[in-house]
Amino acid sequence: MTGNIFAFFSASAKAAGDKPCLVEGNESRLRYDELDSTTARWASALVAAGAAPSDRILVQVEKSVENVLLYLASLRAGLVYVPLNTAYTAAELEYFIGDAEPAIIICDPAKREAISPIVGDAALFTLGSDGAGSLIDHVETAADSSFETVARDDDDLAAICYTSGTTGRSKGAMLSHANLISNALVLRDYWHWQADDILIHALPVYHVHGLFVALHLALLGGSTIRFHRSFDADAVLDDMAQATVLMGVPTFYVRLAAHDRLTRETTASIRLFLSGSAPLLESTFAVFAAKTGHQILERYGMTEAGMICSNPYDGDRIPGTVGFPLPSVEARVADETGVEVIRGEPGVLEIKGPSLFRGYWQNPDKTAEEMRVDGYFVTGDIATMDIDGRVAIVGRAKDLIIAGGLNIYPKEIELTIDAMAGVRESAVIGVPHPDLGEAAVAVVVRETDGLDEAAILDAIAGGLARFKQPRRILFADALPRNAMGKVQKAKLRDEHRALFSD
Ligand code: MLC
Ligand code: AMP
Repeated sequence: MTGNIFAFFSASAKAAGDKPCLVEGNESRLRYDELDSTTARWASALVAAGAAPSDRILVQVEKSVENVLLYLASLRAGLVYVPLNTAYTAAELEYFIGDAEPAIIICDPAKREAISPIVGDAALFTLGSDGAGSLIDHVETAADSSFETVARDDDDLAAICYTSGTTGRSKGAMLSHANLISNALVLRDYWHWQADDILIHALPVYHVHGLFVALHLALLGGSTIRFHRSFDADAVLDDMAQATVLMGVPTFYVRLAAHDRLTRETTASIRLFLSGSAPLLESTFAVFAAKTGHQILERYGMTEAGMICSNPYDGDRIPGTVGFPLPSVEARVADETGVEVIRGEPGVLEIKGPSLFRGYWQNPDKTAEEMRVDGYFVTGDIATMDIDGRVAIVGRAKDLIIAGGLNIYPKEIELTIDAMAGVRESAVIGVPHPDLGEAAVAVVVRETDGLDEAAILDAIAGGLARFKQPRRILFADALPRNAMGKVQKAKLRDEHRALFSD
């Protein structure tokens, strides 16, 4: 039994003493010697609110220090944390609530009215200043400053993270405490995490990059976290002189590389720039290196498996590659039957290891579809592995768009557009975008000429999160199809490749 991941953070906090843990602006919001008592009060408040170990707690709130405390308290109380992107609409939320069946839901005060009718049996709280409706009120009044961290077995879940699928329906990836502990320990060693590291945290805390990779490494290391509620290149540059590590999606680096304040001097105290969640362009790597002297370290991962591959800390960081499988990961590049291809040939990356998830929540069929009989998980990413084991992600077997590090599943958008009167069919594709890496574009075949771009965008605006909404709607007389009748998205992507180029 490896236990509750919070126990690891607690041990590091003891060693860190009165060092600042969370710093926002120039204000220390939490010291390491306060971590135990503060999260104890939050965990007690959750228990007082009716939560019991293994209950799901569904959380859709703007990033804040309180949000981080809530997450840590949830781990400590043995709850299963279900984070959701704040961009999801009430219609999208209803699906997650029905699927996760949470005991507790936490939302922002502004969303309480819209969410109240759809919470079912769950208790609804906010993290705002709305009195009895706020969990903070319970933290301040009812709660105890000591709390026995709930013991967890290897299979006990710490979180369910939703990731969409090719059918258009999101699936909840079940992650155990043991999954999260193993990944954090491996990364700590691989990236040479140091006791005096100071992390700039500007990622959202509703996805695995900001929630697990960034927070866990910092907490495990007893490192100070310079907390940003969102990414702003100026604010991050202002902070660099006081930090040693930055983690980001490629869009962070695109925006920093274009900034005139990015220089050798402004980045002098940083020892490690990490990038992941989407491909880092070789041109971004090169411009960043030329302006700063730093080689961005690119790694590759996914919700179901945590971090999988990483460029080396000491060896060559080669742009266009994601480095080597992490020491705990077994990886192979395979054909469609799961047989390893010749080194250097492209195939689908399959992996196995202690950070691999426990399956999709209440969806054993979907889990089985993506697992080989010998325990390998099929990532859906097309990769090559060279003779030394270095991996490059060269494409995707799954129909997925990644914009600014956020996943967009075309099927979900196509279903929405196809349901509109006047639409015969649609295909949603990802095309290169200078800021986001890729942007979603819909190619629509109309029944009648009346429908225009604005009308379609308006119609989907209320139901789909903003980041999923296509940046452009284009019209065609027909969609290109192959002999089997399958839409040839590659052809459409080629045709519209230059849509957003400068
Ligand atoms: C914001 N918008 C986006 C978007 N982010 N649209 C598409 N894709 C995105 N990623 C919308 C906004 O709603 C807004 O709409 C408009 O685009 C302009 O927003 P912005 O102000 O320019 O965006 P910003 O707030 O600066 O956000 C961009 C960003 C952010 C890249 C900083 O999206 C971000 O932090 N992304 C990180 C996502 C992440 O953590 N991914 C990790 C997943 S885990 P309007 O209405 O103004 O037009 C994973 C596994 C792994 O993948 O390996 O790590
Ligand atoms: P998610 O489901 O949100 O966890 O996204 C995981 C997906 O992001 C992976 O399957 C990859 O397609 C993609 N991804 C993550 N890191 C990288 C990277 N460094 N290069 C290319 N793709 C990446």
